[in-house]
Amino acid sequence: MKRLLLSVSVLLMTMSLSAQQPSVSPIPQTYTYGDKAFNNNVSFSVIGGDKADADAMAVLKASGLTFSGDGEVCLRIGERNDKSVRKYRKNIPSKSEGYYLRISNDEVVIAGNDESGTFYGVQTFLQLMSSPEVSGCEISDWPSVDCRGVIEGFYGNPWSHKDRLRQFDFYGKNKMNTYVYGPKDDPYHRAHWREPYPENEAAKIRELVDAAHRNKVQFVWAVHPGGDIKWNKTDSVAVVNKLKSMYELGVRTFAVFFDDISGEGTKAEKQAGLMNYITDNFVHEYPGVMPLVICPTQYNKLWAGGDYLKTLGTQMYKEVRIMWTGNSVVDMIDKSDMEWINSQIGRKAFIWLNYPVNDYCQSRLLMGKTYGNGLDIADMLSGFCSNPMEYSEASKVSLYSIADYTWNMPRYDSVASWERSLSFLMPTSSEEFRFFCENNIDLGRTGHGLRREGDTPLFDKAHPWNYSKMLIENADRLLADSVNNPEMIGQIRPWVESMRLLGQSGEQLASMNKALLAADTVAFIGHYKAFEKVEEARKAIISRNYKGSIVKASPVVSGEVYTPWVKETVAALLKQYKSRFTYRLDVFPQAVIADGSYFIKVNGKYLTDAQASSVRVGDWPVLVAERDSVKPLRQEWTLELRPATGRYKVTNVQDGRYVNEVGAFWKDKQNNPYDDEWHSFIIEKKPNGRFTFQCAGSAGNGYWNTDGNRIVNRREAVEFELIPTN
Ligand code: LOG
Repeated sequence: MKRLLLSVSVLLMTMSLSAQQPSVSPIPQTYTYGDKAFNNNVSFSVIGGDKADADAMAVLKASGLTFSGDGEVCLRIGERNDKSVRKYRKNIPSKSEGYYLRISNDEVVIAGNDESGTFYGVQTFLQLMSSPEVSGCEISDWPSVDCRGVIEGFYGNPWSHKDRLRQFDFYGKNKMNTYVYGPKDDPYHRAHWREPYPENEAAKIRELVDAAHRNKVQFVWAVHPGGDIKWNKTDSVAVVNKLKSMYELGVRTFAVFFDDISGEGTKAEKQAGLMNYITDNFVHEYPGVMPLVICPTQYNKLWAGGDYLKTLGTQMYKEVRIMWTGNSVVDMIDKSDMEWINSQIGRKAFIWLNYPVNDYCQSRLLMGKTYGNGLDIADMLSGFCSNPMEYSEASKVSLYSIADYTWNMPRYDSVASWERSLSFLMPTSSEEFRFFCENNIDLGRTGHGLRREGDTPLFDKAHPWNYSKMLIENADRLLADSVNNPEMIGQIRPWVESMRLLGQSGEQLASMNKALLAADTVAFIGHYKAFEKVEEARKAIISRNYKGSIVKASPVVSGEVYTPWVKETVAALLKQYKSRFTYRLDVFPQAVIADGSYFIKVNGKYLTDAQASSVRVGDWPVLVAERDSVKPLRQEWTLELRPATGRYKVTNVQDGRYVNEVGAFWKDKQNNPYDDEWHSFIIEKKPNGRFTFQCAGSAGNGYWNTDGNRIVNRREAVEFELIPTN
């Protein structure tokens, strides 16, 4: 029977491809579309509405469709055993959260395998009802992954109450059923985990839990006690009491996090013991509580060692689900990753995907495609949740795709899903929004190593001068659309404004280029000054301020493509200008020291590349009392002002290795290629004629200092002598 149904589906699918395919997202597991059934302004008479899932009915009633006793089309709705849909019982997939939806000229059937199924059937129905002409169809649908959704687990500003309410509505529409509450900077989650929420906060959580449940979302509340937990009865009881206070607010699923801690709290056997204790004394005692979830301390393979995971796997009840971020903190997940972790913990891991979270690269928004996870891992998971950005609306670009991926994994297409998300989220300015997203894809270099491809695809370095216009125009149109999309524009505004100013910088560069060609020095200087002003304004923009674990972020747009192009171009234009003209050279930044070769001395000792060899990695220059008579070039250093940063690169003349931010050599092309953002220094001249070297950009703001015979990065600066070698 099933095989017959499938082949019929395939036939009908191919037949209807030429007609306008209705778009349903997430993509249903099986569907067939036929000819037009009716216009979307028909009226419906409902059969089964009194027994069908109340949340599904509430959504249906609030949809704006017309319902009346003698409606033109009969709408049958209910769960598997309800009389209203009995006739269609054998069509309903026997899958948790599954549903059957059939639309014909005179009848609509929405039949859930369970309550959530009915709810999702209504969501699909409403998507189909959004086009003026509604096609006939037969859809049989269910999720690939049982627990699918979001984990609010980042550092920084926790989402607001309103953010969260809007999220739950979005999850309902996109068939995600799990929300894990664990913002690092909620004091009642982590720092003061023993304390119950104050009255007003508790009331808000109760409201959130209700809103989540109305959208068929499990609200999982997590406690993070590992920072200071004592492994004694008092604290075990304190954890259980806290969870009980959350039970009172309506929460029915609970998690305990042990990530990012050190010391006592990290012990596997103690953690396992606590999870078992909570299970015995609370989960199994209180009605309706679901099995626990744990985020282990070793939550990724890079940090796994010893018998920690095996201990959890063997000592902790099998019903406890274990979270896992992959081969490293920030990683996409594939089948071999799942095989490895599942074999370690003796159960199916619950994936905590650290994307699109940006708490470790806060200057960037991650608005690109969500790709890289295996399409064949659905059966190996106990859950799959994404950790998003503190920008809840902006995160929806990726979360939309997470919903797609986890609902129908084999059919997931990251490109098509991303495309659909744009018009779903920004219907009135999807083209501008697409342009914006395309300029906010890559993360740049971070400690976690994840990169995303395809940033700034429309910029052509061979014809660079018109791109600025696109930046400005798209920014202007997006800002003008804030009436329609206040939440989204409100959150991305610092980046949109930054994009606008970046375009203005580009315009000034184009004018400088023209002035140079026309040998018009006055115009060149005028535009250069205007450029400086715009750059100052751009650098002054900050996104949200926060007093918790994250302070402030300066938005960067097109950080790997157009922004570096602007830096390189201004440097190149100034260089050309200086080589030809003398008018107003004083307005340009003055070089602290001329490019060239120097001895670098401190305390009478010479900085020396003692192991000089261009293939060596991991050693460092040392301070030597004597001049090197064997290989004198080992004590000569090239100082070079880098156009991209206005800072100096320091390389050894003997073997060309550069000095990095911790005062060491790394010239490994794969792992540490030279990077201006990390490896160039601000050199400052002191009144005594000596110099300090300061890190900048991605490398913080420490200074070169000395420790024994090597240079190190410290808060206090040490002064160096720079002596030209010739
Ligand atoms: C934290 C998480 C943070 C993320 C990205 C886990 C399990 N814990 O390195 O709160 O948002 O990485 O910075 C983490 O991922 N620690």
